[in-house]
Amino acid sequence: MNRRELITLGALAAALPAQTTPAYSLPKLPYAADALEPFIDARTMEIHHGKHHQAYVDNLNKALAGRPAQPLDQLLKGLSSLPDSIRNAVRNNGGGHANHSLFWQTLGKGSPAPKGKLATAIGKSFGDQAKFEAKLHATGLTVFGSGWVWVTLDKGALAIETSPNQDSPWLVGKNPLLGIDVWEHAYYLKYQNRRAEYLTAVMKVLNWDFIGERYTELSK
Ligand code: MN3
Repeated sequence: MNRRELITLGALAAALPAQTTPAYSLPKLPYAADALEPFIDARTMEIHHGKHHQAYVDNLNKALAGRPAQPLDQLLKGLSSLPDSIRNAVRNNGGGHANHSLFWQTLGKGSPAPKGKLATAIGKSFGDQAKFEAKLHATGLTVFGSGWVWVTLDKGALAIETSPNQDSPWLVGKNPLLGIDVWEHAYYLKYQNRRAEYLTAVMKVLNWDFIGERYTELSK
């Protein structure tokens, strides 16, 4: 993957020849499992990445066995063209693979706040960074059961929205700029039922350098 493909993630698996099995693989974490301590604990990272994300990859490959590999965004945008027998498995596991691949990249300890074009866009859509963060946090709390809270990009406009289960914004043709996993497996070991505390913590380790670069690439 080149730098642009890494940032947009749209090209995951694109470089692989057709009919390769398995087509999709678990991306390495871009940092050590304990890099986000004390906000996200190492044990949660190890299980979340090594077990949960790995299972989505394995089940996606199983569902797609023998079919040509294609970029994840195309796979999810084209879900309706898949046979009934595998559509739900691809929706759930392809979504799980896409969502987590993006999630790991958007975390890290870098700039504490967005800069440049992204900062301007956040100001335009939400007022200011504090209002944006308050809305992201509050919206994350509204997800009932397992799901994600997203910042999406649709024709240049930023929006905060949620999805159930592993549904990706790509299913409805929108680009995810960032997503926060609010499944209990993302926080239960350290925060138990306290999702609000987890959301506050995870928002302190958003990698605004990566997210800013992604915004620039996606808004081209
Ligand atoms: Mn998860």
